[in-house]
Amino acid sequence: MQDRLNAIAETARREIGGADDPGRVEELRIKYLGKKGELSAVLGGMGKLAPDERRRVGEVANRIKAELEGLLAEAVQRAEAKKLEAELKGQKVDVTLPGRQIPPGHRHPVTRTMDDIVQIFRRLGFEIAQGPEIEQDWHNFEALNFPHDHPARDMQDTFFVDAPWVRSTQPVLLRTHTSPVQIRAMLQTEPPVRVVAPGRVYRRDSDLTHSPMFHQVEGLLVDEGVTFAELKGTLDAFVRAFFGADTRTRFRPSFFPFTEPSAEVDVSCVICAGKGCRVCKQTGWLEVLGSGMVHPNVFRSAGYDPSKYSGYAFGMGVERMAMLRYGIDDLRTLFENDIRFLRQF
Ligand code: 2NL
Repeated sequence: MQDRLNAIAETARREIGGADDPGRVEELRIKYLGKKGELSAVLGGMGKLAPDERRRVGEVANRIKAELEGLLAEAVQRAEAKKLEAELKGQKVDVTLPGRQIPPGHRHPVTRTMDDIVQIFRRLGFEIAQGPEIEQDWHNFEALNFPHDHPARDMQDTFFVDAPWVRSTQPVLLRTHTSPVQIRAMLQTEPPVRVVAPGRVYRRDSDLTHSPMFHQVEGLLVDEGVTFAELKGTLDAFVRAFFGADTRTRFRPSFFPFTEPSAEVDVSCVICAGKGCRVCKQTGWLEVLGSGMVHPNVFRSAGYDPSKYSGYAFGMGVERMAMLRYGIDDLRTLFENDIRFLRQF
């Protein structure tokens, strides 16, 4: 019986060693190791053997079985390698083919406009200041000389935050402008101060021309002997850098609690060059900035002596600047995040 097993092993080694095709390898596995295979056929007669002999034959059979299993595993690997080789050979790879295009993205037009505005003021010597979007009443209103009954302090206009984890004895709110950033800048340093504060602000307002979240850039300059003439010169330079060198400015008296005197800044219409059109409502002018000389009470809040220092401040809405620059007439398109629209800019 051992001789027959050895003879089977001998043939099996030769056959399996030469096999390199998946179907053929499976055939051989069934032929030698299958339930009705050659090894089983021989071992089926083991019952008749003496116990001693049965044990020896068993050992030989197990050794051969293990050996053939190993050889079959190698044959499977060989077969798979051969198949892959054939597949690769049949495939013509054109290494000169251009790579797949990954379309480059870009900043949102509002982000880009805000970055550009800030860059212009950086060139004029301003530094960037940042602060929290969740603010306290004092930084957002009180320090800015808002009277206690000012409508902006109303729940109708401001998002108040119910956040028990913010330990504050005063109302907590989403900043309604970036002015609190400049208050914080003044609290941190002594004059001269030259900062621009870009960022998100929040107001309870939502219609065709108002979004509850929008962007502002505000600026503040404080030093000894700063005059309104410097405010005019700086904003004029900014407007011409942003809208083009032909753009003219016009300052109209206005009112803000935190500046005195205050002025609205108009620019000659960037659509019709001042001739009068639908965008400027036939006036030739567009209102783009608010500005003024910092109110003495604001200096007192910041710990600055108003008899020693003076300064100017200004603020603008970034969405409006972006719409004028790109000729967008619907504010909502900036917030819908439709990539087919945004990719045009
Ligand atoms: C506008 C008007 C303005 C300011 C913002 C300011 C900040 C401090 C002190 C004084 Cl800390 N003023 N900011 C001043 C005038 C106008 O913004 O129409 N914004 C969209």
